[in-house]
Amino acid sequence: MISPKFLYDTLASYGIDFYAGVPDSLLKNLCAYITDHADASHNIIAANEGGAMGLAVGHYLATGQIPVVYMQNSGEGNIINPLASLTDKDVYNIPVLLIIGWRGKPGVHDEPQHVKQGKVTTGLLNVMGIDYTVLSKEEDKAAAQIEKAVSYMQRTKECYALVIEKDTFDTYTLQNVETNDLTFSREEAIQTVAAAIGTKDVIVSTTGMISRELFEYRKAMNQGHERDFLTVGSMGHASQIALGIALEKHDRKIWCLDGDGATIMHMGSMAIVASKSPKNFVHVIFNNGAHDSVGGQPTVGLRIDLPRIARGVGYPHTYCVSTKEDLLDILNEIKNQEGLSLLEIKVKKGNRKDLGRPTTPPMQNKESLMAFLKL
Ligand SMILES: Cc1ncc(C[n+]2csc(CCOP(=O)(O)OP(=O)(O)O)c2C)c(N)n1
Repeated sequence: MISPKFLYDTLASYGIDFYAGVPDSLLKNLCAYITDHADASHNIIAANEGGAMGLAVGHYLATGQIPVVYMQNSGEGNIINPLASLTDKDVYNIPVLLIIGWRGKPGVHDEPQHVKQGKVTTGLLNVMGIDYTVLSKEEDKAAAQIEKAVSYMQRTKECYALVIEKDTFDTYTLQNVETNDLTFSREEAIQTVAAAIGTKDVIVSTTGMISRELFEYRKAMNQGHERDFLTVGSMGHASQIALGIALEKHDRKIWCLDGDGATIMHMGSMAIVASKSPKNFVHVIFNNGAHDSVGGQPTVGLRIDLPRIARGVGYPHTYCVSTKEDLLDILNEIKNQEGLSLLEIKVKKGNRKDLGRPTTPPMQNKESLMAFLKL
């Protein structure tokens, strides 16, 4: 394995010291090291990976220094447009070093949402004309790869990718953990919401632990999973899936269980939800101010006023709670009222260590939900 410090210092020796990205579990130790060592204007956790490309390009324009964009391979889709229309040699020809966590690498077991992306990770780079290497787990070999990557970018001004396999980096534990006095756990908040909804209601839950905790709740209660659509991939799009259902199924409430990171990733979707004014839509955001599912790296979630943003784009009812008692009160109100609502639940970071993963395949989840929606 290589140490995060080694990669960070090696890049610094070439004057590469600007990072933007969206964190990834395979890059958890590297992201933590960057968070602790780069100053706030040299490590920007972006809303989404495409935004990170924009930040990187801005840095290059201002300094002429090669920037880094880090991401999980799920984020490759979000950078295709900037790669094709911004950094490409046929457009502005700007070098960005991409560091891509390779979930779902063929031959390595991973969750269903990572399988396809894992198969096409390097193929997408090929088709976009991005040269890449799979970073070695030995520091001397990795140093040679980085030297080659930097000289390629300096010579051609094109992007280059370091593809990162599982277990490439040594452990590094984030030191600069932001503290707050939130005490309500996300899992208990999810259980409280799931227990309160009507029997015909549907839940669309977001990527990461929110869907895992909902799945575990149904299992523990001996309930089926037919009322829930688990958005296991496609981070940031749960609210639009929920809206698509809500617009057709007026006699049911549709509850979108979102995360702050996912909401922020495609925040414009909130304006689209509000523009359609679905009377049967409840948008619940579990805000822990972090990308908890991939290592707890900070988001701007707890520094922004989500209910105010929702009001600004047209949600008629907005609420914010941080205790179970207040949540139960508000759920009672929302259940008996018509009209689009946004409910922000401020929760603490962290999860149960023995949290499981969905055991039924996505296809089965889809079929049982569609059958339920026909009832
Ligand atoms: C496009 C994309 N980028 C990154 C990821 C990796 N990823 C999975 S869950 C997650 C964090 C989600 O954070 P949030 O929505 O705040 O929920 P929390 O984990 O804090 O409950 C990330 C970054 C992904 N799945 N898709």
